[in-house]
Amino acid sequence: MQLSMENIGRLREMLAVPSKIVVVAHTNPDGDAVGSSLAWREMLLRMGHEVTCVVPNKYPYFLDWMPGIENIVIFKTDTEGRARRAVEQADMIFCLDFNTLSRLEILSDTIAANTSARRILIDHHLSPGEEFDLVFSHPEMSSTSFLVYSIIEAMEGTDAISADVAASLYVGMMTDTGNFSFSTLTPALYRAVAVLAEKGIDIPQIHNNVYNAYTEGRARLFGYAINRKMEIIHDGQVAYMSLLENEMRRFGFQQGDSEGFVNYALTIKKMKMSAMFLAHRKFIRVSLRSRGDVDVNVFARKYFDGGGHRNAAGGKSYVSMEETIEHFRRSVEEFAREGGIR
Ligand SMILES: [Mn+2]
Repeated sequence: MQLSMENIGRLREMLAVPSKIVVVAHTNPDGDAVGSSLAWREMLLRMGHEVTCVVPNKYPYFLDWMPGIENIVIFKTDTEGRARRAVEQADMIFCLDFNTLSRLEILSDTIAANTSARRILIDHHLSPGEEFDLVFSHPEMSSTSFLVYSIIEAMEGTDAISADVAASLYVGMMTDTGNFSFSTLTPALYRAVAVLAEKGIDIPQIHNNVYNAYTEGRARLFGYAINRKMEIIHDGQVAYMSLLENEMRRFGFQQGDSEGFVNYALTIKKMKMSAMFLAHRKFIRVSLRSRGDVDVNVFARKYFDGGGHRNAAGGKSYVSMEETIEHFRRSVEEFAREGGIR
């Protein structure tokens, strides 16, 4: 789907006068959430706006190197109230890489409380919410960073992209496609990457910074999870894995350490769906991945109060790990009976 020129026109109008702007991304911000936010922030700054980037909680440590990341305010640990003040005073709130305000979790109410600010959604998840004044919703795009690239291209032209913006956008495009290995890998995406490469970004270095910067504990936790915790059901087509808090603690778990675990089961031949259950204090976070026609967005919506994309989705469970797994196994059987796993 092409960007709507009418939407670009409305966005241009909204940005015509210098404004106070908040850019917000989803809970457990990933490379795409952070990359798109930083890139959009820099573009808005250069248009003369006052910009504050806010995320609900900390991004993973392997993104610490990203240019400008120190400007992101982490709501959860923001004792000075910078995020709250910026949101209260905002004329415009850009919502990047999520589809409904509820995805902001601990930050939802604060954002929703500013009813006078215009809310602009820039996202690639299915089913955008109703709570936005302007919506750029492109589920066919592989990342929000690619969508932000497309908006910049339409509004300002690619000359406006600096090396830092290029690096940020590249991180988002790279991480949301599993280093360009899944999702919708279109010619247009590669043309965008070519433009970013022309800005002089160091692609091997970016790859190294993101994928080869884990702790020893993470490597050992990964081995433990695959060896001891992975279960395979449904005739070798579905795998799941669970981690309890004490197991994560034993390996010095940090936010972001479980990144990629859920994808790994899909390296097994004939595997169609993979699930990961990660215990948090108040609930269990469910991550789902699939191959081909198996639609985990549908599965997550139906059984785990979540959603996402066809091949990558998530949800939550508020019962114990045993009950969560039992529910998952029953759900897989029902989902398969109804034709969800072919
Ligand atoms: Mn994304």
